[in-house]
Amino acid sequence: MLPPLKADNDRMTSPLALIINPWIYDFAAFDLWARPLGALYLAAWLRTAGWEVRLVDCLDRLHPDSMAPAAKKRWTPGTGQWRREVLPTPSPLAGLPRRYARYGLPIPAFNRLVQAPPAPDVVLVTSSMTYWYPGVRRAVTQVRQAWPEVPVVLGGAYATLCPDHARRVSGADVVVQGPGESALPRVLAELTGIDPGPPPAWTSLRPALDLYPRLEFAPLLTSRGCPYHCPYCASNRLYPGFTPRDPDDVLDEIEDRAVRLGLSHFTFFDDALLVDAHRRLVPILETVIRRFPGLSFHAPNGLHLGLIDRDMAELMRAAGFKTLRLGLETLDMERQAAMGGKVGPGQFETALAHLKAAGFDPARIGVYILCGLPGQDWGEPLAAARAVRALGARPFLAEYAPLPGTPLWQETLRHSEFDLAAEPLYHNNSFFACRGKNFSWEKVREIKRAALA
Ligand code: B12
Repeated sequence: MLPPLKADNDRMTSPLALIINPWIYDFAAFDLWARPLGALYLAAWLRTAGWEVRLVDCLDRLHPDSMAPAAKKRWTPGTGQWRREVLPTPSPLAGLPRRYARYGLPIPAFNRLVQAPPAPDVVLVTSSMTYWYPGVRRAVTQVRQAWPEVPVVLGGAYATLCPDHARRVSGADVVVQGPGESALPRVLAELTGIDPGPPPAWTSLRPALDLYPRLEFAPLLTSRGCPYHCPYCASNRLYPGFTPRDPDDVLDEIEDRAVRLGLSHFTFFDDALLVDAHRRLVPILETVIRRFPGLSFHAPNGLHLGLIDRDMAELMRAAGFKTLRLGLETLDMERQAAMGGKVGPGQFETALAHLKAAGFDPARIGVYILCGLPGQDWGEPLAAARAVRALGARPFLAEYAPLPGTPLWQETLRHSEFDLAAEPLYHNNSFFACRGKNFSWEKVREIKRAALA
């Protein structure tokens, strides 16, 4: 298909989309392979439709203006500290004994990048955590100053999960819910008069990583969505269903990233990487071992540990998995059942034993423990953290971040004394909106100490 051209001062040019990944506004943030993967897929699609795309990623830690002051520690490639600017804590979150900050690119550097000519035809702003919306709002404000006439479209997790709030507060002209591929053809045609046409299947696209001047790793999706329905998770609302990719397609992408871009670190963003492994991950890893030795793989999202048997542990080890995070959630069997019952009695110990036997250092295996759920006693995550520690693995607290529309949402509203429906800042995982009677910040510190002990 011929690219759509527009007349611009008598010159025929491709339409231009400026894509923006806003800052994080939070009490803490550490870059764990952060990439606006959804936006990079949309960029790849628009390019196939003849659009030009520019990216301003406030969280590109490797951008020269974004570098944090030299850190002493050497982090794993793709991870590290962002530059931060401490800000007043927003009043709903007042009293939390931590500093609130904006993480990422300094504002003047952002403005320079956004203002660079030529004028875009549309600005596409992505969003992730609902409670980072102050970053979205600030980005839209800055864009408006630079390009007052250019329409701004907002999508991503915040836009999908809190659409009314986003329409009221973000300043964007249009707020799109769900996968951008569905609504964008119509929205772009209406706003710019240029219709990109129907998108190709996302499974065949490569996220537009070349929009970054420097790269340390490649994010990778072998599937989208999740077949589980864990009550605290919004995956089913963000992407209904479960769509696996053809393993050969994933392998082509790995080859492209390794050979053409020279990358050796790969990070899985899947919700359910190990599901249906015999048809998906197993053939991928078997081929990686044969054809691409020496690569490193990271799995920072909680893996379903009930799906790690001896063969899987050995395969992951041989293929080069370096970062492993397991989703334990809780050792309390009643709550385990309420959270979807993914981990049966003894399964955690068995999975850990398989991983140790395969040669993984248990101290480098992270184990997520849910903390701050409605009605949860604080002794429960504390006990789990101690048990994980006793087995030599490393507990990580997954502080509950309440999400509108999830099965746990109504119960959360009943338990919380804060107006979570009106104010997404209360979704912040450091805030513990369902604190309950015996909550104290000291309790949180005690659990964290137990996790680190
Ligand atoms: C990968 C991932 C991570 C990774 C890295 C994420 C990153 N990008 O940096 C890691 C493991 C670090 C992580 C950590 C956490 N995460 Co997380 N994570 C995810 C996950 C599984 C996938 C995100 C993703 O890349 N999806 C794939 C892409 C293709 O989809 P997408 O980005 O949504 O894009 C599509 C649409 O949204 C839309 N779109 C996107 N942008 C735009 C723009 C426009 C203009 C338009 C029109 C459309 C559009 O179109 C895209 C293509 O279809 C999501 C769950 C999910 N399934 O989305 C949770 C999720 C985002 N995480 C969540 C949480 C809670 C966390 C933690 C707080 C967990 C904890 N308690 O510690 C931490 C905090 C991280 C931090 N402080 O940095 C929550 C969100 C919470 C919230 N209140 O918003 C989610 C939704 C999971 C859940 N519990 O339901 N996470």
